[in-house]
Amino acid sequence: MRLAKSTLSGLDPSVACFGYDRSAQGIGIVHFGIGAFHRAHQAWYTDAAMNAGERNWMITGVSLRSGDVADQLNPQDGLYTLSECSAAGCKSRVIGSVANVLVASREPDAVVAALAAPGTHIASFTITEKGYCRAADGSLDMAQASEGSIYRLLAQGLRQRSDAGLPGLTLLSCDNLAENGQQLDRLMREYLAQQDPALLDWYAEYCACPQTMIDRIVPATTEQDRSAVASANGLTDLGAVMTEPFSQWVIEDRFAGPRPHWEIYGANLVSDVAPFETAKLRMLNGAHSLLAYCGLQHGYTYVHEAIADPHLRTLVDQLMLQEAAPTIAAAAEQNLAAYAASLIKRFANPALNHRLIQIAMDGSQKIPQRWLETLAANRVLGRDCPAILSGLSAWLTHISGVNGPVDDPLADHFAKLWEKASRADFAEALFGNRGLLGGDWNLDEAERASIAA
Ligand code: CS2
Repeated sequence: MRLAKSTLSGLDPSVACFGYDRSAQGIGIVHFGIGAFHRAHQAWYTDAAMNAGERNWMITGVSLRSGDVADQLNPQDGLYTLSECSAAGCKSRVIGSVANVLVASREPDAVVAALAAPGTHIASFTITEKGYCRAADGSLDMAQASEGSIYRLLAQGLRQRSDAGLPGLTLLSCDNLAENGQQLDRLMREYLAQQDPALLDWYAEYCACPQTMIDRIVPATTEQDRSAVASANGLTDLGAVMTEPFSQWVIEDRFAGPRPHWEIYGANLVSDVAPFETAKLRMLNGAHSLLAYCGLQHGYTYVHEAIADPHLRTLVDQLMLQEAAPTIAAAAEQNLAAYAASLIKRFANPALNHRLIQIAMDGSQKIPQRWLETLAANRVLGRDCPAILSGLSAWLTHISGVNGPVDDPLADHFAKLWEKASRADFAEALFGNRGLLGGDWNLDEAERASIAA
């Protein structure tokens, strides 16, 4: 039997379950990119809020293109099991905060209607780095943005709200971008300036894009995970999500309207997210990418295997403590050495089976904020970054296709380049002046040579 409203009474009593009346709750949030990460993070905090008595924060999930999550969750009335796993075992809970899932490519009007509904206060996003449709110089790539992106749907939803005299929305980016809120705000303004300039003043006055730092390791769910959840639950769950016990959410307290009191359930509402976000991107995500490319090169499959390799462990320590940490202006409550130690423990979690290949995807979108900003900051201090250069070298190898098909928006570009370029030319094309990754990374000759070696 499949998990759903009507079968919940058959749920094994050892599995925790939301305790609120879902049918009495309105939708308050429209979330774009309802993959495993959102279901393990924001939807979980929001479930806790409604469980404690807050009302009308149900989530309408939106997938931009694929119907997979809609097929998993809609027949289950939006219900799914979240399992927090460690060496000690898994602790599971059925989460009730997702009401339904819309597929924007099939039903754009329903998405716009959800954004324009009076009860909606927040539109949030986990659409990954590439979902923001940025050109290499960081500006909005209008061609990409016009093809089924968030911008068109948001512009239409906001236009309807403004015409109806409704309040604006908080646009909450929960992706691993540096200054995610500011970037979304800037890109949204660029879109409106071209497509609906008359809405810009209203947008500026009534909408807000707070910055966030989001953190929870969420491997893609496997068939094996689904079978384990089915035998623990006594019900099949095609939407099951596995994660670690740890979770962190730092949010800039600057909302356009009401929000759940996520801070009561563990989120941290602050005035300045930057030090937390920079530490997370440069240390956690930086180390993750290093483990991914160097770990694959060493023949490993999972993060916990790679971090157990003494050579890779040394590289990760070097990246986090000697290269990234000195570039971060830590907040008073941050201890970067303790943070690095806690990250090592999380990477070593043997129950997660977090695949290196999952982290290796979309390197062109991730590497600037994870590694190149650290490199640039160290250059100002006159310091080298040997661990990052090793990572870049392993990435260059990865995008030659040795680990299987390259999953990256620039994959076609890379394939064409490899046809005529040596590693040295490739390093030049990527990291020379105004190279493929954009920005002014401009690595020097010795650095490029070390990457190409
Ligand atoms: C990972 C992240 O896949 C990746 O690139 O580095 O998804 C990472 O697991 C999360 O940011 C952890 O919060």
